Amino acid sequence: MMSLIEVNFDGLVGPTHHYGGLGLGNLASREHAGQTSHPRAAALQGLDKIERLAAEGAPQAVLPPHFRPDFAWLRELGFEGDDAERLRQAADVSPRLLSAAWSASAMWVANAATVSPAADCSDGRTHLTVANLLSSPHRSIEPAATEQTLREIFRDPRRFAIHSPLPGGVALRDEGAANHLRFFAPAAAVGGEFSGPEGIEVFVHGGSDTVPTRRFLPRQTEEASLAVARLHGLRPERTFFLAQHPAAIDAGAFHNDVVATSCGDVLLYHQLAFAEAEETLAEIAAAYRELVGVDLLRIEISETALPLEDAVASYLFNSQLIERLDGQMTIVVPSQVREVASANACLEDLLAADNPIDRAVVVELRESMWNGGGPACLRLRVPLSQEDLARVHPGVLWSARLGERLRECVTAHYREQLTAADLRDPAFAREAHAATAAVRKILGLWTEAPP
Ligand code: SUG
Repeated sequence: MMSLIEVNFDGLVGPTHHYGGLGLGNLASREHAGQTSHPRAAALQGLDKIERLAAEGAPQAVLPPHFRPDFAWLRELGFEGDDAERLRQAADVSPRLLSAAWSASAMWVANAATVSPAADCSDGRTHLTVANLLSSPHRSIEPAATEQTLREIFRDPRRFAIHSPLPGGVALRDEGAANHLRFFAPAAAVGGEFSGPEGIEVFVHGGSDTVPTRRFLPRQTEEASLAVARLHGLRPERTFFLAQHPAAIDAGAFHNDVVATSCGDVLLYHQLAFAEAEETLAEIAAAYRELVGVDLLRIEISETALPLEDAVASYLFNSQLIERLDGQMTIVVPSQVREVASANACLEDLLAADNPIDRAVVVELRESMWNGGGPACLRLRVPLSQEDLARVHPGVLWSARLGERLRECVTAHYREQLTAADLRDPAFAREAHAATAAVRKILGLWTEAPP
């Protein structure tokens, strides 16, 4: 039996990347509010990351930035007149809404959708549910364009099912794959007695009212996770639900991917990632053993070894684990891991211990990290069969040539620096729209901003 090809779709940073201080429960975003940003460097850092992963053998693809500022959204909020007038009014009345309209937050595509591969879904199609991102105004603008883009990329309805963002308002707030884990047979085990391309899916939500957070509103609800699992037609015996630990959310882990990650048979997580989880984790391990025929490798990092505060400061768990052709794994970590002593020690221990993770690649993503977006936030994993990969819109699939063209485009069209004052400038708005259109053209995607 064939294993699936896990394609990393990376969000390309948009030309309006700035520090608005808008991220709910996101300490880095709050800390860097109002600082000068560097959109060109930010996008190039993202492209460097893609290149490093591609060099490790990870199949890559690119998701485009959205058109910003979103003038239609400003109009819906009562800011009228021509573009310049709308920017001026919003700047005078609510700099936060103005910043939201300009936000490049669509780069963090781990929040674009939740993905279940065809092998897990009852109708044999790959299912993607667009996240509604209802927790914050700047992110709630994203779903419409995300849905349109995903429909362009995964066009064949016989192979791909794209679900619109969940209805239901705040009670069904959903932030996509950042709160979703999947365990599957490592490539070396595929073809063995048990294992095929099926996996175990785990949805992580913001908990129930019995263990409330004190500081920050959880961004993912249990009702939303249940709805996504239902829509995807997942098998109940291979689908599990865990609650985030309220202490983790309050410490700044606004998504589960700030305190846990997974790949194949490995679950790497912080001791305080999940609440009251022991029983469910044991059930997950048993289901995995039954499906794959080998044991799930649970690697728990204790609060003593890595206090939550350091996990959030370093983003160690926001790493990307990738399986190499030799069956071992590479962990792709942000450079901040090297700067936080406890996190660096944990990484060294992890590499030395008896597990498949034996190589670390350090990436520099400072611009995105200052807004709370690490390596894993910038990518959406889409496991595909070879056949289905051949049906994906080819314009977004990574190649050295595509990398070169995107680099040239970013260097030509993106500004080096941006401050809050630039968000009042209608000429910059036109420039940013043109830059986004240029990127989308290279990817062979729709190039018109919605009216
Ligand atoms: O939603 N930051 C994003 C970061 C998302 C990270 N994604 C994952 N963990 N998967 C957020 O908080 C900050 C924007 C600003 O402040 O300008 C922001 O939206």
